[in-house]
Formats: sequence, structure tokens, C-alpha cells
Amino acid sequence: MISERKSRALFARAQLRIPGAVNSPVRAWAAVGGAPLFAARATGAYLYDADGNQFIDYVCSYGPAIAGHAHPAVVDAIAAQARAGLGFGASTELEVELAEIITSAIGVADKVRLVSSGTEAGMTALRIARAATGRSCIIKFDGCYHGHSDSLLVRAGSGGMTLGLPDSAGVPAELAALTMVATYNSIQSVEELFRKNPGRIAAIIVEPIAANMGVIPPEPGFLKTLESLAHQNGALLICDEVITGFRLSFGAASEKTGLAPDLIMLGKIIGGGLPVGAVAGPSRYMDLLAPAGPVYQAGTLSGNPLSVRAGIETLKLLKQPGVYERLEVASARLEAGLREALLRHEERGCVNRAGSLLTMFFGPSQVRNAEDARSSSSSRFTRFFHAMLESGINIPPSQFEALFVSLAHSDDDIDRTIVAVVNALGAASGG
Ligand code: KE4
Repeated sequence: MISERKSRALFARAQLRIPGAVNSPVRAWAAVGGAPLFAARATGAYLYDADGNQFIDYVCSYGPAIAGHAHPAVVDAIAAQARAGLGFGASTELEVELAEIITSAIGVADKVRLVSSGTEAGMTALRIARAATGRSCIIKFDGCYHGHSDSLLVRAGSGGMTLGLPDSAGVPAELAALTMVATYNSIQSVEELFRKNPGRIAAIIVEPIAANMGVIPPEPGFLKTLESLAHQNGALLICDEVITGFRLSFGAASEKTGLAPDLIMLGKIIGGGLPVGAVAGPSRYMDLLAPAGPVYQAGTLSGNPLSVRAGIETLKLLKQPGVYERLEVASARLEAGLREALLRHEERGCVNRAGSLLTMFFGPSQVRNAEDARSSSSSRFTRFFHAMLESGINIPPSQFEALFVSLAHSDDDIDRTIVAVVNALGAASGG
């Protein structure tokens, strides 16, 4: 039994001064129960909690730690930048450098606007699309998560799905009505919305690989048909690459599939673990943003030098030869281990993977959309989660999140994880 005394005490203390004791709902472990661990430090593939327990970490800060936690090159760069100043309320050469790196890596991106979170990226992308088309409605997919801005908290994935709050309180019905919900991997559901709402839809917003209802890859042709449908109906296609941007390759996952989105959201990896978000796209849309155009958007800490410096350093690491091949080999080994463990325990379930993003679903033999994901057994996932923790493996505390593999996960880490999965499946099945 791992010691959790300090985490429990911190959780109780936090309850007094922080809503739900957390600053982001998924960290409260509401879906899996128990005393959520409080992190103390992390390095490479390992996270250490307040009680000193060491875990092989597959949360990886939900994506940014692709080079491993506290990579020395990133930490040194942040430290050096901090000594030069934490922020100025003025632009810096660093922002230009990061914009040049991103636009050279993403074909459709002439320009980039940096913000401080994926949520801000989503808000900004929607506002550009509504301004560009003069239309108010958007199409999103059940189970996809694009941050917590009002228009996007409709049938939202991630924490919304985990807590059973996909449609948040406090979002005016009049506003929520402008957000139409389709089914991931169902072109027919999108066609129907366009048919019923001619001339009203400004954009389709989609995760090119869904990772907030667990990992669900797009089926062949799905994304390309979305792009055609959007353009045939005078709407934009927004690809939310807050997770997938620079995760599967050095650039946008959507472009890897031959897509040419009208706007791309980015975040997480491009900030190297510090607060960041971005919208990128062609000048005809990006120049709508103030002060170039009439779409107002702003941020005190947008492009802040620490996040930008950490992002530049992380992208330098990812640009090195063989990086994505290494991630692919490690992730494929983990996927094979998970699949083998399911078979060995004759456990009903499946494993979805896209690059270094994986989810093991308990129950369904395939998961193609949110409904399939919701049919998973939360009780078996909960037992599995806690058994993995006991074995020193930290995975996201929700069936509706992704495991993130980093460059720091060694062969031995992967092997130890697979052994833990085999043991944990025994616990999950109540065996
Ligand atoms: P933030 O506002 O949390 O920086 O980004 C929102 C966001 C937008 N788009 C996608 C595809 C995302 O996955 C996210 C945020 N990801 C979740 C994890 N699945 C954040 C974890 C949390 O809410 O604490």
C-alpha cells in the first residue's frame, strides 16, 4: 500500500480554500475515488508525490512533457530567461522565433497568435470563424473537448465527460443553442446538421485524433470529408491540435492526413509545460485579429517569454532526427503489451492508439465515438487505476483521457508498465 498521508492532508487542507480542492477538476479523482496524489516533483518519466512515492508517469501534464519532465535543456533555458525578465508587456524576439518555427512546420499556417491556454485558442478560433463567415453556429463532436469557453462546453469530453457535466451550468441556453453536436466518425450526423441549418454554420471544430473521450482515431476519409462538407457549406474547418500538435510528428497531425484546415489550435507541447495556446492559419483569416483586423482578442501574458522560451527549447528537442521514431517504437510496444494483457486475462476491452497517445477501454470491443466510450466499465477502470498506482504507475484518473508516452520512457519503464498492467487487470476483473 503506497503511503498517501501527506497527499490526504493536503487534499483536506486544499478543500478549505480551493473549490473541490483542485484548480482543474480532473485532478480531484472524482471518477476513481481515493485521495488524489499531490505532486512534489517530476523528472524524466518519473513523478514523485508529496509522500515520496515514485511513479512512472503517463499523465505527463496531459501532454506538454513529451521530452520528459523537467528536461535539463528546457529548465536551463527557462532559468536563463527568468534572469532576463519574466514578462514585459512588450513583444520580444522570442515570440517571432516561435511563430517562425510553427509556421515553417505547418503548411497552412501563414501566421500565429499566441495565447495562454487551449481554451483561449478555442475561443479565438471560433471568433475568427464567426467573423469570417458572418455566421453564429458551430458544429462540434460529442466527447471532443476544446477548453471551457461557453460555446464549447456542450457535450464536452475530458473532465466534463468524466464528471458527467458535459453541458455546464452557467452557459446560457441561447448561447448553447448555437452549438450543434455531431457524432465523431459519423459523416451522416454532420450532413444532417448542415441540411437542417443552411447558411447558419460558421465552422466545424474537431480534434483530428480525439483524445478527450479516451483516444479515438478518425476513420479513413472522415476528416477529409469533414473538410469538403465545411467548404461546400461555406464554413471553416478548425482542427484542435492542442494535444496532437507536434505530438505525432513535427507539425500538425491533421496535415499528416492530407488535410488543409482553415484554422489550427495549438497548445501544451509548444509551451514546453508552461502556460500556452495558439491559433495558426492563413493570413486571410489570421489578419482578422486586432490590431490587423476587427476581431478583438488580447492577453496580458500572451507570448510570455518563459512559456515561449520553454516551447522553443522543446521544439528544438523534437526536431532532432529519430525522435518520432523513438516515440513510435516505445508506444507500439506499450500498445502490444496492453493488448496481450487483455487477451491473457480474457478481459473484454480494447486499446486505441495514435502515435504516443493510448487508451485502454474496459468493456467495448471497439470504441469509435463517445457513445462507445461511455459504454466502458468505470468500475473496472477504477480498480485498474488504483492497482496501477500501487504498482508505481501513474495514469490519468479517467477512462476518458489518454496515456501520454514521452521520450524519457525507457524500454525498462515500458516493460515495468506492462507487468503492472497484467497484475492490475487481475485486480480490475475482481479476480
Ligand atoms: P487548456 O485550456 O486546458 O490549456 O486546453 C484546453 C484543451 C483544448 N483542446 C484540447 C484537445 C484539449 O485536450 C484541451 C485540454 N486537455 C485536458 C486534458 N484532456 C486538460 C486537462 C485538464 O482539464 O486539467
